[in-house]
Amino acid sequence: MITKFSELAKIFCLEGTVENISVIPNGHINSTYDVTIKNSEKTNRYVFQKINTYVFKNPTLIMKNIEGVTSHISKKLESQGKSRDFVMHFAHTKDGNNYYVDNDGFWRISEYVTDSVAINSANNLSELRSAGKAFGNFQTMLSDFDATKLYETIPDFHNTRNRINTLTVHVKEDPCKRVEGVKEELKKIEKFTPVAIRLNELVDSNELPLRVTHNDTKINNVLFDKNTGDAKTVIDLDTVMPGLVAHDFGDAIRFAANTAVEDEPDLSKVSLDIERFRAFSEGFIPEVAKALTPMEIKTLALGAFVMTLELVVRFLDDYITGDMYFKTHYSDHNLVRARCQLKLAEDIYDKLDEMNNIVSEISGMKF
Ligand code: GN1
Ligand code: MG
Repeated sequence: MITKFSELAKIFCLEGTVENISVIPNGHINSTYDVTIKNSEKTNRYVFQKINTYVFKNPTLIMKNIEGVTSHISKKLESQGKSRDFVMHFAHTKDGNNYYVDNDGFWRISEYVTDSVAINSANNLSELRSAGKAFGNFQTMLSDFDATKLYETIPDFHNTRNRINTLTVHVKEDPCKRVEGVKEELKKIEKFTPVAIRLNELVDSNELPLRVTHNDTKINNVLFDKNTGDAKTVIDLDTVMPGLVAHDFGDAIRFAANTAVEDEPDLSKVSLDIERFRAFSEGFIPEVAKALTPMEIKTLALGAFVMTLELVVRFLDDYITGDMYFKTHYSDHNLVRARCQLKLAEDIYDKLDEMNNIVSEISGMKF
């Protein structure tokens, strides 16, 4: 691996010797490495990433999106006199590309954000507030970015209705003969479908606007300052595309306000922690509220339910079709994930009134 990574370092014009490589295990899609390169002046750390081209069919266009989005944010940070660490920086080849393709795959390298740490679960409520603020701020920074300049990296990514329709087709085909074992789950998905497609309907009737959103707001996609514990940089920009504010808010809640991990097999441990919900909301909502329509605010909590159910559908679909999309670590991993997310979706559904009251309180909007 040292030889391979030394070659890549050279191609990306990084001077020095590759000293250390370790795998960063976060993320279900791409392969990520923490790499140290030493030259006569100093030691630098980088993140080397191999893009999953089964999931991302046109990675060159993803890198074009990323170039546009990061330079838009960089300019803003510069004019506001803020640290360049608040946005990701990618290395370029001598031809000026922020990627390189070889027989092995599609590669990119970003600078390792100094003194940063990624967390899979918040250690306290203040980290959640801070993550909420960071994702909210990310959206605000991009509010004047021309969405027509963005390539749709995965078409219909958060089109929940489409996801359910695809699952229905695959259930009929049952290519791996796994449907018999998931009848209960399918029944529940069917029962929840009218609520799960509510955001689709509001988009169709032009009651919800599309904005430039992150679309993958897991708390491990924010880097925190190791020393202060404040959120620093939003990472994983592969799915920055037009989307709904409720998607970003909802997906963050799904992951960070769960009392258990995303793939917890013991369902008695899985629920929505209302205090964590409140803390994330306190960070996110004030950051974005001014720009939002009343309907966008009204549908934030619903977004948490929709995003959780959508992921049930996605994990179950991958299970039924033979685990091609998400990396799995054991044979029925996707099924365990789907069941965990389904338990969480049921709990969120039961708590929607309480969640809406909190959103109303924080936003100052009555509904
Ligand atoms: C994937 O790449 P990662 O692990 O941050 C997925 C998200 C899911 C998430 C579930 C491109 O995100 O949509 O919500 O797993 N990303 C893609 O953990 O499909
Ligand atoms: Mg991702």
